[in-house]
Amino acid sequence: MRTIREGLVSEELQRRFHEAHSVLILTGAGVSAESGVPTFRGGGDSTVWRGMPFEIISSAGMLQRDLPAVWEWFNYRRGKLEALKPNPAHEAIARWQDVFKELSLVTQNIDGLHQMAGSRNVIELHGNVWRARCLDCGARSNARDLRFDRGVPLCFDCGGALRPDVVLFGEMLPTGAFELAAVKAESCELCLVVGTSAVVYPAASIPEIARAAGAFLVEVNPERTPLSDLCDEVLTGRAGEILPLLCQQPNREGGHDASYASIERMRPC
Ligand code: BV8
Ligand code: ZN
Repeated sequence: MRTIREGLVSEELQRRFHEAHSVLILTGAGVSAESGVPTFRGGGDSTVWRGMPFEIISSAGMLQRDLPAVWEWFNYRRGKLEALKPNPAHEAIARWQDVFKELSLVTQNIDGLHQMAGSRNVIELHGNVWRARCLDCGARSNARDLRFDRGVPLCFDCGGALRPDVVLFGEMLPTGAFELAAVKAESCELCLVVGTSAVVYPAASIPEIARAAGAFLVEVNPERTPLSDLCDEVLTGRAGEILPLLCQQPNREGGHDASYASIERMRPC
């Protein structure tokens, strides 16, 4: 394994980036970190809210036991998100949809920042915090319009209780979302995995599918993950600093302007 410092984006990655027709990007909480969205894991810590690990408060069991508590947790998170804006990583990804013949953007994030940056047809594996869904009739509502009654908002159509339209631990993903992402993974030439700890399944299997089908696999993350060893290249650093470099031509010295980033070449070119 060779580590290239000085923020170089390897020639091979530049070439693959410029020649690729079909690209898949899987994003996680880290892509929104530079917008101010807290990640769930990373730096050895995991999010806790009112003494509860988030895998408990964001779980199917908690929804059944205490729906008002789940709403409090999601109201709190929407409150934090309200003022936040996309960062250069979201913006670079949004620009790329007009660069590649086919760009599939698959996200585990529920914050809607990719769409705010201009990305279209985002495959949301874990739903969206800005939507609510009726437990009785399934109707969806804009979470900005909700009216709460004893801690739970009610459906405008049938009066039933609403829940956040997100996928909690122990719940199935939205029909077709994972299947579509898997089909795109099987046919992409380049797969970028950005800002995810790659521990939540089935989302974490998307890059595995892409790599098994022959895609060039690249991870962008300040930390190593369980996926790192499978990758062709690991770009160690922040998404908002690294992604904008990928579509730049190298400077005269052959490098880019990011001294923080490094690339580990996992597989000989
Ligand atoms: C399911 C929405 C079938 C809600 C989320 C073993 C035991 C028990 C359970 C399981 C098991 N194996 C698999 C499971 C199932 C479980 C699972 O995977 N558990 C894991 C944790 C063990 N999965 C499920 O339950 C899924 N459903 O399997 O259905 C089923 C159903 C019923 C019965 C049988 C089968 C549903 C999972 C969906 C969970 N929902 N979100 C909410 O937000 O409240 S999960 C949550 O994790 C996040 O929302 C996100 O979507 C997901 C992944 O997190 P990441 O995005 O990766 O973020 P993380 O904080 O972890 O990492 C951030 C990374 O960014 C770090 O690596 C950091 O270094 C990096 N970073 C930081 N700054 C930057 C950066 N990178 C770049 N730039 C920066 N600046
Ligand atoms: Zn309803």
